[in-house]
Amino acid sequence: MATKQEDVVTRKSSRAAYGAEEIQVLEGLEAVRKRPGMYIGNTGLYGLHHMVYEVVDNAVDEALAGYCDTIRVTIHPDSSVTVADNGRGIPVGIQQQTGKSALEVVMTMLHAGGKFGGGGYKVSSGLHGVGVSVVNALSKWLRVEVRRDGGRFVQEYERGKPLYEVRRVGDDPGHGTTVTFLADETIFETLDYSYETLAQRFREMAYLTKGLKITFVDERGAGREYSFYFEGGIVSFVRHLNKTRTPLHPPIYGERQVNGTHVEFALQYNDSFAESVFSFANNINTVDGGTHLTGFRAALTDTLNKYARKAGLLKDSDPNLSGEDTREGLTAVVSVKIHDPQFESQTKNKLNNSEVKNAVQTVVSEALGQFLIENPSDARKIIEKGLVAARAREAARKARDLVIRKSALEGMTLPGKLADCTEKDPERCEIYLVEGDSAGGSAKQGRDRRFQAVLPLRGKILNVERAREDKMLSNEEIRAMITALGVGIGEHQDMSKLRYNRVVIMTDADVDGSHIRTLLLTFFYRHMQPLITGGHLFIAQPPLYRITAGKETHYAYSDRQRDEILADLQKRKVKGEPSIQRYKGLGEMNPDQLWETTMNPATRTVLRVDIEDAVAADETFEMLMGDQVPPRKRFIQAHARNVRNLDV
Ligand code: 0RA
Repeated sequence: MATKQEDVVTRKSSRAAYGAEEIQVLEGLEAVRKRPGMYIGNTGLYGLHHMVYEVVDNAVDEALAGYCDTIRVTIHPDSSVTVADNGRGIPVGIQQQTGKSALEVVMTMLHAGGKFGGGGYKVSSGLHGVGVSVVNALSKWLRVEVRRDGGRFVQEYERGKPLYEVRRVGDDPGHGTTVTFLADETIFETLDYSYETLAQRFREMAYLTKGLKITFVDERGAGREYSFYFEGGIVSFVRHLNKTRTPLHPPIYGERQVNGTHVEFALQYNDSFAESVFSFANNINTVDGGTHLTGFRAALTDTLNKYARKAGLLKDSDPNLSGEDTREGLTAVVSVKIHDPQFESQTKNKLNNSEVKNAVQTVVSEALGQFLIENPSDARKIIEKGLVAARAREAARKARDLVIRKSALEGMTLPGKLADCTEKDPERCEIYLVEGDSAGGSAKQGRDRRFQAVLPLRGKILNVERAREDKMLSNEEIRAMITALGVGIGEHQDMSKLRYNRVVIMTDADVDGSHIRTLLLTFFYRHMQPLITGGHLFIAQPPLYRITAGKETHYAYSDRQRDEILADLQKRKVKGEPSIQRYKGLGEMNPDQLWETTMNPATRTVLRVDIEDAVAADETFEMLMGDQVPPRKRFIQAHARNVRNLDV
């Protein structure tokens, strides 16, 4: 999960409605420069990284088509980026309709529906060229070199405009494409690529494309180089996801093409309770699943139950294992490659192609069924895990019934310590989840009670990563949150009942505070994910320092800002020695200060939590909250200095 800084007050959806005129084929690239956000999401870090992905995706397409096995990505010291592949090379011959080299057409013409996330938008494999021209349009300069047809061909551009016609610069027996571009600093807010973000993505792509080697070179600063190559493809992926867990058996793998749908899956149970199943369609992580995931789940439940009955592990009188029972402690990757992927929305989070369900179900049933028959002792471990889950779920159901019955009896009473707001329209309401009673007290006094509710959380918040649902539901603080938010939990969760449009986590800016925040994020990630994907979850940013000098008061949210404020006071020769108060906790702020610095929508800053990379988020939570201590220690040590901005 990542957080994006934004000012909630001025926030407007970046995905405005499109008119039909904007979906038509566009000739030039002016449209892209005019509205870059429509093509690459935004002009911040996200969009900047998207530029690299666009070019790399094209190269990966060549790999998927079987023509390329090596991609090399280099960030140069001036922030220009080179992506070199050994694919077929972009065609260079003259195109009939345009009379131009196909290379120039691919690089300078926007193809239909090329807007960000739009229907005709390229996914890995499919409409080539759409992405690269967008990158070209948004680059200060770009140089492309193609090796094919026995020659080497070059063309350069400035802000998408060719500087000369495609040139043949020499003979070359090889094949491939090399693109070097410098993102336009008049369009992007920053050119500061994140090594981690890019490396994570390249690792994922390498996992999903067996045999593809992606080398990543960062020439900035001290420089580093890393190559991703996984002979085992998604089997390696599943091993990697389970590396901090204790697996119950070797990974189970299957692959086959069914009626044009290429299906691949790998799964491995571990001794935890968490479900970590990731689905991909044409290398896109479909975070909301879809037909491939439905097919996978159906096969899993069906195959395990059939086997359990046959093997006598389930008696005639026993009920079947439920879907949920079969997914406890399951780590899996399901990846499909299809020609015409249909997604539910522009964000490509959910796959819709109906034929995919049966294809996946067939492949998984066959491979899993065979594994169970050939490995009876592993099979027994898997079934027994499901049986334990079933028993625990029965206990949880009773606990949940109790919670529901209780709240029904009490007429859905809100938790006693909730200080609710007077406004009833959820759209306008927000709730602050505040650590500790004293901070809760300040928040209650400081808030605008018309639209801000406060729920103080005292005591320990349960680590849901390590607890079963029944235990979770008996936890006072978690129950208070569930009731206050109004959406319920588990199968009957209903986001339309959300009582607050914004849920803001407000904890101290110290290590304890960050721990509590991580516990809360873990709960929301595992049990209320739609709250995050719907953009409702935020993290408050209380100041670290209060600086007073003469009649002036300033707040600093970082050490750097503190220094800047002090330097500014000195420069302006403000009278009197500045006094610096370091806030150790929210409780040290009086209600007015808390309102002004952290709660007033007109002056505060909040971070929106989103699941930019669900795989990374899953790993982070498992690592931070799971059982195995060493990786966690390593992570906390590595991040000890910026634990305040822990990016989970
Ligand atoms: C259009 C058509 C073909 C390949 C490509 C574009 C292509 C684009 C990029 C971008 C980076 N690397 C790339 N490699 C290939 C098909 C070529 C053919 O049919 O020979």
